[in-house]
Amino acid sequence: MPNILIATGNAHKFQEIEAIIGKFTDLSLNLVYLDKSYRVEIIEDRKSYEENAKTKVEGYLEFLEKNPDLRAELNLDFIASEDSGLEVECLGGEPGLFTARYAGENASDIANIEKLLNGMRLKKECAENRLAKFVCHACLYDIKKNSFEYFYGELKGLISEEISGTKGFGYDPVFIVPEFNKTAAQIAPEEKNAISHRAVAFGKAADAIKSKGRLI
Ligand code: ITT
Repeated sequence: MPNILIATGNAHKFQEIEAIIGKFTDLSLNLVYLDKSYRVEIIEDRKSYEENAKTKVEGYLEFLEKNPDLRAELNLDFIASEDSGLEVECLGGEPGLFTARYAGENASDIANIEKLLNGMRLKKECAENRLAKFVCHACLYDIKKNSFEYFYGELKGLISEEISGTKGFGYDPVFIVPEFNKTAAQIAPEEKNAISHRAVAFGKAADAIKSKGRLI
């Protein structure tokens, strides 16, 4: 079975990607996650989501080069990563590339949400327009071919005025999914994983892996 490393330090993202790819029942892939204890250093300082996603793959490749025993043990076929963000229309697309660190380096989810809601309270346009979208740029690195491919997904919604729900992660408690009229933190993980920006991007990545014909 082909092995694919999901190059992320975010356990929530990994769980979602695992569930999304798991839905492709004809695609048997072994997903690998290296948790924070591996201390893979990534500097996300690029000017686009795609470049940041590529940087994550390169960071994990560098880490594995320095750890040849682990690299041999994992025997990887692919490395996939993603860079995602929240874009709020009345804030001119902010937080955008800075979504994870909106309230500062290593900011907590709640600190980021508070900065967002406070910023929106102060902006007149945000009283009437609360449109937003989550975007996801997935990067798939094929080790044998030494090639990078990119896949995009988005989920349109609205920013609520208050926090609701305890599921999910990040900005989910303030992101209303119109289809459910609930925040992404109030709906079931299966409901989120059927329509999310990540589901769209990784659905395309899974199709691309399938079309390589090395699996089934
Ligand atoms: P990795 O870089 O290690 O993958 P990260 O959490 O730092 O993990 P990003 O740099 O891509 O990930 O930051 C994206 C941020 O956007 C993330 O930390 C969340 O705050 C937010 N975000 C992305 N997808 C989300 C989702 O499905 N629900 C809620 N918030 C999300």
